[in-house]
Amino acid sequence: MVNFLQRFLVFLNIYSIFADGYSFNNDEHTENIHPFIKIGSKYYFINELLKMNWFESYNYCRSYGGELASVESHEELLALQNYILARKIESRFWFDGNDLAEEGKFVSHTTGRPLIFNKWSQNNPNNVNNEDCLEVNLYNKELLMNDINCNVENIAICKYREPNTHCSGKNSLMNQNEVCILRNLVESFAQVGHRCKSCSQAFMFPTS
Ligand SMILES: [Ca+2]
Ligand SMILES: [Ca+2]
Repeated sequence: MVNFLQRFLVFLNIYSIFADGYSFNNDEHTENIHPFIKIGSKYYFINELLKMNWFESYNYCRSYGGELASVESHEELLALQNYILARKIESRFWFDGNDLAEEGKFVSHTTGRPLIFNKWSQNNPNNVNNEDCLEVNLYNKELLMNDINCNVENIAICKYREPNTHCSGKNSLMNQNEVCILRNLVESFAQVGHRCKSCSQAFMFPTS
């Protein structure tokens, strides 16, 4: 038991070093995320002066600690629509999504999964002349999605990449990332340690 607890203390030290670079506190991450600004409930960065193709836009967003934007609800799309209308930005915008891997099957390039929310413009996606990348555009002041040639130059809408805070212990180990696995392990060990206060003296000052 003493050896086990000594190893746990070493593990905690390693974890504390590791965790310095991976804060789990969402609030800490929203204090200094320049140049992202809050639009609706999420944080975005839209450089109105720069137009790029889809691939350049994807890399551009990542270089700022973000991802090409995606939305999870109509409310999030509306928030972006209202922002673009208020700013009077006359352009098309890149979003995270393409059907490069399988025609007609649009997936997020960030997650590899189908788009969580979509709202296509009329008759789209239509793959005219092999359109494979996802843009959003104002149609009668309504922000809607369209598939278009990936080499067209649009403005990128970047979304702040939020830290993964979904560390439910109910998920299988295979579905958790390294941070969640470490976090759950530490929490489990901490619970054991809490129940074993009576032996804390032993592992803090082990006898030879
Ligand atoms: Ca296509
Ligand atoms: Ca189209």
